[in-house]
Amino acid sequence: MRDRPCVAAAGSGLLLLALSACGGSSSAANGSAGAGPAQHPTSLVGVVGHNDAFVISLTDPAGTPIRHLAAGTYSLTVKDESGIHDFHLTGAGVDKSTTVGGTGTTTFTVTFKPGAYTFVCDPHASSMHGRFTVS
Ligand SMILES: [Cu+2]
Repeated sequence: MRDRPCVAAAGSGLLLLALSACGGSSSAANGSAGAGPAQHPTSLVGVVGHNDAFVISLTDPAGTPIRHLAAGTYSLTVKDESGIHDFHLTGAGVDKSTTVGGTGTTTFTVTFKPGAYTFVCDPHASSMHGRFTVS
């Protein structure tokens, strides 16, 4: 929720409450749902396990992370670069995955409906995950 405007109430004890409510986000909040205008890229790119790193991402072709996507049908190219990770995208009407042991590039056609979607590496979902909203 890093993008949420942080409005501190002037005066009295409310200020302290407002500050504590606004200070908690860390930049490690990978994939926090954004509130800005919906992104509508020409296609989507998922990458997992580059150089066997424990990193997963979903971006537009220019590398901008997907936070808030316009509903519709997209081509999703997943580059699974590691034999210890997979790329698994789920949400309303969508369940697309590469395999943990396999590597290579796979292209999926995915139709997104309004709602929340998540992508994870299944064996390491607690640390390798992201989410975005669709509207
Ligand atoms: Cu993994």
